[in-house]
Amino acid sequence: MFELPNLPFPSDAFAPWMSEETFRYHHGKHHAGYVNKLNAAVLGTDFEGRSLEQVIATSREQNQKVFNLAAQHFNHSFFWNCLSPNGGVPTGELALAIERDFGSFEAFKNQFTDTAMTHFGSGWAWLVRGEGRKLFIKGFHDAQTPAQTNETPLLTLDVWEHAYYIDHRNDRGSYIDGFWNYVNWNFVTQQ
Ligand code: MN3
Repeated sequence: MFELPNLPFPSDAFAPWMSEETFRYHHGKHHAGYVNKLNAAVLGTDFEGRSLEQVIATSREQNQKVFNLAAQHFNHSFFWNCLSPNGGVPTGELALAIERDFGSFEAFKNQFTDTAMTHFGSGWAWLVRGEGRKLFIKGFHDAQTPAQTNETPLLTLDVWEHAYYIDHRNDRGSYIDGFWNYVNWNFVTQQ
């Protein structure tokens, strides 16, 4: 059985950028809903008992419903880990890799912000590491996820409206601006 992970921080740690009410819905209803529906959907199928990564990899072609639920479970679990009340800036090897592949941290931030801002409809902005250990930024629609690819996921921002509508209404820009104060760069570096 897949389980909803506990949030790795107190649910009031990011207010007013991301309120306790948002976590109550986004983690307690949306993410929990994906996990519960995933468990129901895999019951008695070949997917039962497999790891989340295996389910994502094998369901994409044969079972869109299972894929969407499994990928959203992965994406949300990863997203919570990308957040920290302490924030800061990247350091060490990660800072060097960002400078190498984007020119500067500011240029990286601008490109990630632009991808998140201009993404049409529901989806995710991701920083991933691909071939030759090169870092790049990609937008993924709906439940699509780098977990289904050969790329290594490093950092993500949920740009579905449910992620920001309670606290920012339609202002996706203020949601993205605030995100930069709360990135868990230690987690990103570990990936
Ligand atoms: Mn979400």
